[in-house]
Amino acid sequence: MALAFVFSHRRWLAPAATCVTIRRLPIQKSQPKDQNDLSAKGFRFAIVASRWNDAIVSRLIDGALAALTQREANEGAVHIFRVPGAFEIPLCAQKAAASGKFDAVICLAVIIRGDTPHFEYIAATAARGISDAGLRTGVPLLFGVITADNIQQANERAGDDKNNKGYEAAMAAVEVVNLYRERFA
Ligand code: DLZ
Repeated sequence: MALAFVFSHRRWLAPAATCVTIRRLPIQKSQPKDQNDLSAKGFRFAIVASRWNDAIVSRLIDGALAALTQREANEGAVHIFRVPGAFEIPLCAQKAAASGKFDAVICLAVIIRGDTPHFEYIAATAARGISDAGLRTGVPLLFGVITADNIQQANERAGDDKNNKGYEAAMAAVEVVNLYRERFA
């Protein structure tokens, strides 16, 4: 009986409790609908790339340059810094970001589990270091680091355009620099 009362009591209250006025909030669109509208013109980019697994990393660099060229980055707007391995990327990326000379830093490396006994340490240090450097400097740092089980897997992620982590990271760089200039500058 008591339960029935509570149930019906709540039902009775329900319409009043849910009677709220829903107003349309002004929503500012932060992105153009078509990502192809985004341009790299007027922005400066650093690419920090490791020499370890150079044959594959070179294809990531090519992919990143292809993306920035497609997005019409200005001539001389892209600087490439090479470091020995993925472990050295965070500090170099942080220095590039802190220099004030770049709107984004694209980090590229290949870490292969089979060839790297301390794979986890290098991969985790690179990921955490790159993320921390971005948060410390306020400059977007893009993670174009392949962590693969073997060379074949790494090669598959360094293919043409959309199958290339360097291309992907550079496109993400173009997206975020536009977002930050449009919304936070
Ligand atoms: C030492 C090492 C190994 C074993 N494997 C890789 C790798 O797969 N990818 C990579 O980018 N770097 C590797 N390195 C090098 C380290 O990142 C670092 O350059 C050295 O330990 C010197 O600090």
